[in-house]
Amino acid sequence: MINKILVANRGEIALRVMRSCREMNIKTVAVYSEADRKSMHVRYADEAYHIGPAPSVESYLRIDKIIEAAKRSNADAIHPGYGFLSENAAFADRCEKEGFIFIGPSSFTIATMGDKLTARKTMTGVGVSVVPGTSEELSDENAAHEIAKKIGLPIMIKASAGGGGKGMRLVYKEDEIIDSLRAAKSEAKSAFGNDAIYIEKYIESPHHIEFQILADKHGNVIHLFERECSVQRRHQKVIEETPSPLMNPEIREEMGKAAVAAAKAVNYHGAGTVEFIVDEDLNYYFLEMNTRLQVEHPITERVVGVDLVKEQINIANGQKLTLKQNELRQNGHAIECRIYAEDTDNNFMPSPGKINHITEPLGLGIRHDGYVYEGYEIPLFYDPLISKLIVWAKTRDEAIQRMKRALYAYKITGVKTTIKFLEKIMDVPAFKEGKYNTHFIEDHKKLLLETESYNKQCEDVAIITAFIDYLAKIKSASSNISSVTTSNNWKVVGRRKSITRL
Ligand code: MV4
Repeated sequence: MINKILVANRGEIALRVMRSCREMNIKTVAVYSEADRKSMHVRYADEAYHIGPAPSVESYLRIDKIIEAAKRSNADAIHPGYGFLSENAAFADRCEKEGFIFIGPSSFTIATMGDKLTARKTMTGVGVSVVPGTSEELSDENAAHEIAKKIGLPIMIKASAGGGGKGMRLVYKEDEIIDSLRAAKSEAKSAFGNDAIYIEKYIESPHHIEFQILADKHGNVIHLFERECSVQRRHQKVIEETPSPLMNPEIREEMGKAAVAAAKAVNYHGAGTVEFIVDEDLNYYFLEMNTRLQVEHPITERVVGVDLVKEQINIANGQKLTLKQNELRQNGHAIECRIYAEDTDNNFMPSPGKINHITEPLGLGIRHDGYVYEGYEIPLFYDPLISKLIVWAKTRDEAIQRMKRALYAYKITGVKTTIKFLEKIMDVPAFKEGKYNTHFIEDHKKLLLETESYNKQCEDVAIITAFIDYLAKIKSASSNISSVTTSNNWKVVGRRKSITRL
């Protein structure tokens, strides 16, 4: 029985996991680096252990330190969250060897899916379609030419140890194959210590659609439908939604079955995600499997009505799934916006610093998964994600309106954030119509990144007007006190469109 869980993570996901633990009467243990002494996950947990200096290689990535904290706290299980050690097969192995339940799949499963070539071969073996390309590690440069001839250009050269866009190369011309191959190989060697390479046909304007799965330790596997994750920037997801505007019931059922088959092929247990790329004609191909809880899991939780962390814990405990595939439904529509401490006017550079003020959106249909508070300083050592804003509504249109309302109400000062950028996306016709693919942000970057001329002007005019009004009040105050208290017309004046024509 799991009575105490150590959460080997920080930030919003550490809190997210601990919230479910509290609902299950499970004690929580936090670990923290020097930079996280004042972090919310440390305050929320029942106990907390310092595990090293700020850099993650000296703290959150130190297997020995985390195991030591688990021993000292007498934890029964370890939840890795996402990122850090969550997809590290050696960590999963070590946890189990030291007698702690790893809340995630086996190290074998993690290793199989972590090696993209092995994953590809395994999927082909169980009839899940992969992108046309090589089935084995690329043996030599001639083989590359042969495969390119067979599947046609453009091609993608990928590192077997890569994933998530790391170590990928797009090749359009035949005379670029050799150079790209050599570059990809040496890059893979230095980045992952493994230079195994494979080739896939390049899918030109794909959607990124992933399926959430749950599998228990008794061989039962279900899927919880899809998430559309095509709104991304440099392989960093920005907005996710479910259901996907691209899908229809037939393709959903087919891909759901493929996702379940993928999980069964690697003896999966726990929560996982099967990633597909889908082309304009709804051809879908397995891309990779993420063997962890994902950042965007809340949209699935909201639409399907399942607490994925609770399910993870119950599965780790050896319980059978009580959810039945034919009883699961997608109810309404959910959208998630990721709020980052980044400067959108400066190439999305991280903008760490102190939160001076935060007003979080509230009200019907809103979930806010964050961890910062007023006075908290966002460290520069980790991912600059501040929070995730999740909205739910009966329809997609209503969900978009609700997201706009929530983003409008969301105020953060002290650090630069992506809130305004997300607000603009909500107004892009292609987004509103649900007609977008992975090129969406690139295709609309002029519109999305233009300096806020109109809004800025309005704001400036409002400030100037307020000041003039204030001066006028002071002047008249000596002769007529009542005008001081009644006149605050600047707010209205400053917001009138006509004022910008002055
Ligand atoms: C591709 C592809 C097109 N064709 N593979 C990017 C992340 C990694 N998971 C694989 N990725 C891609 N693989 C083939 N054969 C296009 C991408 C891709 C992409 C995929 C999902 C979400 C966003 C993306 C952005 C650019 C490229």
